Amino acid sequence: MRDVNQPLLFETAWEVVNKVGGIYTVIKTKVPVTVQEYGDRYHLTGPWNRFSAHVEVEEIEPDNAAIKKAIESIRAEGIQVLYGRWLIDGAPRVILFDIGSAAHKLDEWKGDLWRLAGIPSPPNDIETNDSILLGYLNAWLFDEVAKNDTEHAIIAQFHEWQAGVGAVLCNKRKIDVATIFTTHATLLGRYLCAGNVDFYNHLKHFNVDEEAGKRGIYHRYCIERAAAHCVDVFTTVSNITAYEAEYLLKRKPDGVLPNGLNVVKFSAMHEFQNLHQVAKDRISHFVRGHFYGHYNFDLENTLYFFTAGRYEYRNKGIDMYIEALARLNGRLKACNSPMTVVAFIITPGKVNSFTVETLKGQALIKQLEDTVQEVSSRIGKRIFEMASRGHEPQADDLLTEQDRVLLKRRVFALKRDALPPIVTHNMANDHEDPVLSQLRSVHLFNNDDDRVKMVFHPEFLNANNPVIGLDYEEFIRGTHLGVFPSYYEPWGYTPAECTVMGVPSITTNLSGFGCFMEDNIVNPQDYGIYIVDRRLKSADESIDQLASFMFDFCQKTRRQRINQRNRTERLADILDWKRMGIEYMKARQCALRRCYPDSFDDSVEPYNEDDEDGYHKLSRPQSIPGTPLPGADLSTYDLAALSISAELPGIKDHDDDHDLRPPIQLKMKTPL
Ligand code: U2F
Ligand code: UDP
Ligand code: G6P
Repeated sequence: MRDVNQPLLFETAWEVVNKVGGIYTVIKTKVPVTVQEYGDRYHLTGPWNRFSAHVEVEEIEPDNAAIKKAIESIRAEGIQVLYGRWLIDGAPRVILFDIGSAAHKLDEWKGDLWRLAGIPSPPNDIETNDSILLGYLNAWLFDEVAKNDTEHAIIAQFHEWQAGVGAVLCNKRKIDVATIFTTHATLLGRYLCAGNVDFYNHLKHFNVDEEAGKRGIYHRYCIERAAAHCVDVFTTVSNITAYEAEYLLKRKPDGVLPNGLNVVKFSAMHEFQNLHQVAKDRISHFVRGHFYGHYNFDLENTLYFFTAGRYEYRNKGIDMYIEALARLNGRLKACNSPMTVVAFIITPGKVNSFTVETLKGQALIKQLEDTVQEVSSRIGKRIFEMASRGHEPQADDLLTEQDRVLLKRRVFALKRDALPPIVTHNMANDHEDPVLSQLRSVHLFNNDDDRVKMVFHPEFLNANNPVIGLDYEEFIRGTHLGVFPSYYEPWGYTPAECTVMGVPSITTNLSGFGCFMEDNIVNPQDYGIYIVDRRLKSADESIDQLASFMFDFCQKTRRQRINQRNRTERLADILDWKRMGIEYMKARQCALRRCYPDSFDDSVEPYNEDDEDGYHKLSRPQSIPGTPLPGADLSTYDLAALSISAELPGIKDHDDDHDLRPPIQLKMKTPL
């Protein structure tokens, strides 16, 4: 009988040491808590991407005898395998397979997959071929390890369909491992939503095989569906995706494993507020350059909104964002608002390079800045010289004629006839690009009287960028509001990332994150989480609601914004893997029980409990006087309602609402 108390854990995904999308963030940020629990019994497996592994993985010798022997036997067949430590927080052990070195096995394995599981694989789908190779290599490894080590229980968790073949093989070949398949989206869901389909209302009625066939993804769909059915425990990342999976993959997920983040808390609240100011100044620097010649707005009364993510125009709700911004523009103009909104769209599109205009704007503002610095240093010297001779400097003496001419030239250079561009890059398909087309159709052209200015940056950010020289994280910090009105979003890391950085955000009740917040917090809006209703409202009503959220946000005073950022940042605790990781523990526990029932005395499954009893919503932020007087009766603080954590002291806020809110902690489902 295998020991279920000291199991080996393998987690496998295409995105191990290989950044593609959100799954990489899941895997990477979760490592510290998993390593804490499993230590050297934890291994991640995936494809060997030589480019990233070269700098991120330190090769070492396997010290677990069963794993060492398994790897040796795979290597003996000519497959290249890298065993090492991934040099990230937690330094987990990784086993990476060179997919190319197994290519000679492809035809044999494709035939086998068809015979064993009835899964077809057309010849030219490279992604599927790679998934098959990865799946067979994983199954090979697990099979060998299970034969070499009969003492310990073994858990294998497979992420997303690209890792699904391994799960199918474990089942069909009866490999003695407990299996979990976690899907972070469904293939069909993503494809159907990107088209013009009323997805959620028709979810129960799609002819799944036909829909998959029509889109040329039938074979991929087969892998995904088979994986979901072949494992001991099937999970997704949110309730909304669980619902979708139930109808599209025809198995109700056993559990939901929401995505967490590694939350780094500052010891004092003001530290992240200061970082906001520093990053905001850097964004403002870009804005001055970008809007040169038309920079007629007051940066003290300017707010930075943004949306970001993969370029899935409809799924990520970029369409709704632009439409709502157009309405916001109208409303701000109509009420003569002093506020200006600079709205960014950051998503990787097909681009050639930065436009000359964009680069020129930054160059001109840099020249002006340098000239002003030179001139002010000369003025300083003159003042010093005069004062040291006993003369009182007069304003007129300070600027020489030469300085005046120089400054005038710089100011003249800032004149331009054309409006500031709405896009920073030359796009490969300017006339067909959906974002540009929509911006043009709603007339958001950065006119002087527009209160909403647009900057479409069709490339992800990085610090070496000559235009906005900020990392994405720094950029988020400098903004005021993240706007993510997604239509299809199994989880959605972007609003979660805003939250842990203390930046309020707008999400929807069709995103996993939005639903999670709605389910767990009594009034998310109070914490800077605005949730647009895209379920029960018409598109037009949802856009209006989004525009209203943004409009109301523009009415806030600086003090209110600072206060709200503090509240938002406090939510970070509930998104930490230390808490979210518990759902992973449950899934593993459940898989062990289902795979090795004889090793357990009872048959209680973690998923049998009544979830409703376990979860507890956060109540509203408490509004009570800000600074309790000495001897104040703290019983007025509704601590019980917030299920206060014993370790965290209450936090005082000196804000205009006179709020004193104890720290937030969710009551969690019963830990295992
Ligand atoms: C989900 O996000 P993902 O990023 O995992 O979404 P996928 O569509 O599954 O991303 C992987 C696919 O996207 C392709 C890649 C994969 O097929 O080939 N791709 C690409 O080709 N180039 C890119 O630059 C980026 C992706 C989900 F949608 C989110 O809501 C969740 O937050 C996330 C984590 O659970 O999983
Ligand atoms: N992101 C990034 N650089 C950018 C903008 C976004 O690295 O300039 C990242 C962001 O940090 C997030 C991911 O892209 O982790 C988007 O993940 P999300 O879960 O929102 O959507 P997905 O792409 O996984 O569907
Ligand atoms: C942070 C800084 C303050 C600054 C404020 C600006 O809180 O610590 O010094 O005044 O940001 O806030 P705003 O919402 O106007 O960018």
